[in-house]
Amino acid sequence: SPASASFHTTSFSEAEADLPRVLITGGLGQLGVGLANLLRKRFGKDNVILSDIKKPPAPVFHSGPFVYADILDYKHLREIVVNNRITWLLHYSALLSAVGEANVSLARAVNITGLHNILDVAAEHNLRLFVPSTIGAFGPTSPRNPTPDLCIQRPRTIYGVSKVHAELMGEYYHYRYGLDFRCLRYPGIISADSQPGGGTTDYAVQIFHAAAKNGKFECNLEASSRLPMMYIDDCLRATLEVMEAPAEALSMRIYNINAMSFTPEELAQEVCKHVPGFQITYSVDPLRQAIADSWPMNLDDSNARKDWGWKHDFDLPELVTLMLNFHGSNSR
Ligand code: AKB
Repeated sequence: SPASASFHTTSFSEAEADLPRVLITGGLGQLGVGLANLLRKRFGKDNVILSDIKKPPAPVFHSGPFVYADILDYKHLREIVVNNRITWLLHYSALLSAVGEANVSLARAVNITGLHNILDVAAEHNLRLFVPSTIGAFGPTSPRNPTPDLCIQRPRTIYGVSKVHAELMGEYYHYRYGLDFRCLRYPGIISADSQPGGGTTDYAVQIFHAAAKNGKFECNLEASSRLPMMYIDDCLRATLEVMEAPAEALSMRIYNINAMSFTPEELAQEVCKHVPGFQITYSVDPLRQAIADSWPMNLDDSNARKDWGWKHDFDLPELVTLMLNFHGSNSR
């Protein structure tokens, strides 16, 4: 009624107060810009701040708030959180599996020391914290097909060790300090307009570019290496969904999410349906191959499906069609 409406002159700020104020670290990697776009659609452009230690490309800089944030500088991190009234922190700074093996001390600093700063700033300011984990958090002694949420985790990479550490520390801070920590174990993520930086699953992104450009691809994993993979849109939607899930729905803090699983050979066969004469050859990188051999072939994500309704949209045929359409239309 008009009378009650007049008492509600604060409706704008009430609605504003309900929206999360989001900070994304490591925002210029494979996933940050897409994640910011998705969250900005949902919460408004100015409520989502992208950050990194690199200079953003112009389109990223002009698409919404961007700040410099070095996760190894605790005071500066705290300043950003305080000055921007941050309530959600999504932490994407990390060195990936292959590049981490090439620089273990940097990977240890960023992936472990950096994470400690993130946990502390989140606990101190009562933030909801998301940290992505990965299939890389499993190792050769984990069951590989399928890999359940709870099983032995003895990874053999610094990346994997740092991710198990992040899982355990986040869970510990949850039980010890009530931190609202949420975590998903991502498969290899396949994206069209952003590049992965130094992982083991990178071939599954590069193959599309090469197929569209040259009709052939040299793969650095063996033809039969089966790994779990996911299209980026599914990955980002899963992240938003688990962040929005009511606390009561979450029976645990760390969930596997799964979509598809394929080998380079199977992926190449699917690509062939669109690019006649496409050829794949193999020049195996022993480091990446050893890592792939120790990782899951398939994740068991039944807990995510049961607890908060996770469901993937994209399987191999749709993925290949989308990726080749993107590269085809971009190279024309
Ligand atoms: C990597 O290959 O290192 C990443 C991952 C699966 O975590 N893409």
